[in-house]
Order: sequence, then C-alpha cells, then structure tokens
Amino acid sequence: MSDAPVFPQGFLWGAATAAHQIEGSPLADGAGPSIWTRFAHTPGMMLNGDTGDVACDHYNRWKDDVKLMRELGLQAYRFSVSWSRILPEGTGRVNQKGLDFYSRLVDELLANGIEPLLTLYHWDLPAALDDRGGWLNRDIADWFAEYGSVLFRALDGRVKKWVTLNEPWVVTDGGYLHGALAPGHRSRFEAPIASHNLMRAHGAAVKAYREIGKHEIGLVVNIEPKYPATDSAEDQAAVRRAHAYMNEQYLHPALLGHYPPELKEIFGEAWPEWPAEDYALIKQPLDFVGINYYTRSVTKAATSYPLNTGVVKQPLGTYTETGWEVFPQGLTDLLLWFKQTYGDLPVYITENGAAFFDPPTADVDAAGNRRVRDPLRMDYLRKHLSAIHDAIQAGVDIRGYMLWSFLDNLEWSLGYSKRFGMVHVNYGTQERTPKDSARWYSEVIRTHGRKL
Ligand code: LGS
Repeated sequence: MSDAPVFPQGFLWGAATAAHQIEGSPLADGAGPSIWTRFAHTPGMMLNGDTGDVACDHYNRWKDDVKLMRELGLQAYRFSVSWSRILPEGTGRVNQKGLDFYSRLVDELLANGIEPLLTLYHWDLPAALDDRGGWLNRDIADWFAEYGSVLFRALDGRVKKWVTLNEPWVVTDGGYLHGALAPGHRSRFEAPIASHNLMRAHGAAVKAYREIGKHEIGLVVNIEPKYPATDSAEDQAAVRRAHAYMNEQYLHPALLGHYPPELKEIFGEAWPEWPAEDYALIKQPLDFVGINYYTRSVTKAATSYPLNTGVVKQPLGTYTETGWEVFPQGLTDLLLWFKQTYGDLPVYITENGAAFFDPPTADVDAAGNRRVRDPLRMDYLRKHLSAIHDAIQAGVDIRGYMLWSFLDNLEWSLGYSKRFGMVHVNYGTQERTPKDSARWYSEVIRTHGRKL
C-alpha cells in the first residue's frame, strides 16, 4: 500500500475571499458606506493611500471569477457579504439590489457545482452602526441577528454552510486595542467590550439561524500555537497569557461558556464582570468551527502592552513576505489541541496561505502560456496540507480546506502591497492569471490530495 495522503471522502477543497478585499464599487446599487470605506479614505491609515474602491472589481466580474473557479476545479468558495449592501443603515430598510448581487453569485456558484460558504461578518461594519457605537453598543447583538436573518431567509438552502464572524480576535485587537484596522480605536477599556459584544452577536445570530435555517452554522477564529522561548517560569507564564488571549478568548465562551481567567490578569480593571445571561447567549451549539492558520509564535516574557509578551524571531526559520514564520507543524499541534480541549466538533480550515515575493506581472513561457511562478507558495501549501493530513490521521475531524486567497486582493491596511492569491490580479487591467500554485492546487483537488 502506498503511504500517499488520502483525505476523507467528502473533504471539501476550496478557496476564500472577503467582500471588502475583492469587490470594489462599495457604494454601488444603494449600498451604505462601511467602516472600511471610511477608514481607507482617512489620510494615513492605508499603505500607499490604497482603498477598496476598485479592488479586484469582483462586483462587476463575479461571473468570470466563478468561471475561473470552475476551471481550476474548486469545489467550494468561501466569501463574505457586505452588511451595508444589504442594510445600508445597518438595520431596518433592506436594499434589494444588494441582496440580488449575492443571490446571483450563489446561483452561479451552484450552477458551476461549487459549494458556497458564506461569512456574515468579515470586518466591514456599516458606518451607520459605527456612528451608534459599533461593537461597543450592546444592541449590536440584535442588529447582527436582524442582518443575519435577512440573509438566512433569502439564501438558506442554497447556502448550507454559514459563518457568523471572521476572526473576532482581529476585529478587537486591530480595531479597538491597537488601532491598525477600522475603526482604528486604541483602548484597553474598549477592547474587552468589543470582544464580548462580538460573541453576544455571534450567539444571537446562531439562535436566529436555528429558527430560520436548516443547515450548518459555525464561527471562524484565527488561532496559532504559542511555544515558550525558554523553560523559565516567566516565559511559561507569557505563553499562558498569549495563548489565552489569542486562542481561548473566543473559543472558550463559544464552546465552554466561560472566559479563560488570564483575561482578567491581562486587562486588569478594564475587564468587566459580565451578566450571567450573556454566557448562555454566547454558548450556542455549533455545527463546526473554522480555523484560520498562518503561523506560530515563539513567545517570551517582555514589556509590551497589554500582554507583556514578545515574539522571538527564529534565526533558522523561514519567513513570508509579511514576516510570519512558516511553521506547518504548528497547524498539526493546534488541531490536536483543539480536539483535546473542545472535543470532536467538525473543523474546516477556513484560511491558510501566504504572501510571497511574486513577480509583479505574468510572463509568457516557451509554450505560450501566461505564468506567474510562485514556488514558495506551492511549498507552503503542500507542507500545510500534509500537516492537516497528519491531524486527520490522529483523529481530528477536518472537513475541508479553503486556501487564502482565491485572488490577490486588498490586504487591509497593507493595501495591495501583499499578494496572497492563487490567482494573480493585474490591478491595471484586472486580468487574472492563475499562478503555478493554482495549477498545482487544481491537481491536488483532482487527485483528492493523493499527489501532495
Ligand atoms: O487577508 C486576511 C488574511 C491574510 O493574513 C484575511 O482577511 C483575514 O481573515 C486573515 O486575518 N488574514 C491573515 N492573517 C494572518 C495573521 C497572522 C498574524 C501573525 C502575526 C505575527 C507577528
């Protein structure tokens, strides 16, 4: 018998994107502005002054993009809906034209045999809701459930896999604690409130889904294993804090119904006591958890705000263009930790990928094919898929893999400077060119991972 990897039957091979990163035309057809439209137009917030006004022009090119997905053999496509296209004021009036855009997209995916995975919130909060306090307002749990319900009613059945939030950790850490992401706040007092309201909103949306929907709903978190730099007591304690902050802050309340105690230690007086009923709202039975994995960190005690931890650069490590260490074993470790801590919940890898120094434009090879050669990305993907396979062998119930990303796109405040796509986008002409990694991934899908 060959020891070539065999992925479970039904394992879903796909790729992921998010609305604000690819769509462009943020105000088309009656959409309201989102906090990202506003943030990107605030001088100094975006690298090179980039904005999502055009992005990959997917709002106009969605049909061709789906065709390309089919040509590459994708079985699933994870995308997000822009809340303010559906509800321009965030609540109340539904904008039918916005809904139609996603309805057409879903139909086109299904007609091409591609399963949609729909994320309700991938960071583009309606600006109108930010004006009412955004994630700091407790009412947002109801606002989010209202928004979710509009989509559940319109699309459930055609969409069978739903995600409430993408990476609540990044929303609070980037948006409310350190300010590098919209809405750009920096407050130790706000971060816990935003975090908690994100989880209440998640719970409220799942509850609404159980009344309207008949399929699967889950939460997507970004998590990464934390390894101690040394075995000193200080470094071990630093790992405990970093691990609680990033890996347990959202999964613990969602799946176990409480927060890890380290959060109180980290936030001190800024960490409030929450009403008991909040915990019941947050802990809703989930059908799956989505894990986004990019890197690990080797952690030490250090003076930093507010965690008092630092990351130790590995002299022999390999790093991506964004400066993140390539560490596939970390994904296996993480998946085993997940199973041990939270039990046998189905898992999807909802993002994994890397930005590398791709050539800025495609070239033409001897056979006349347009090519973008990205051997480092191919190597990254191959090693991470093997790491996932190892976790499957060890008994973790992993149901699918969504490569980040289908297209090169707007990497948030880093603008267009970092390319994560399996498909190259020429931002001048909007021409798409599958990179070598896309051709390779196509073959992996065709052979169901036997040819990794
Ligand atoms: O484009 C985003 C990708 C790219 O890298 C996507 O929208 C997000 O959902 C997701 O956060 N993404 C992402 N995350 C990598 C985070 C790694 C942080 C490592 C920090 C080490 C110092």
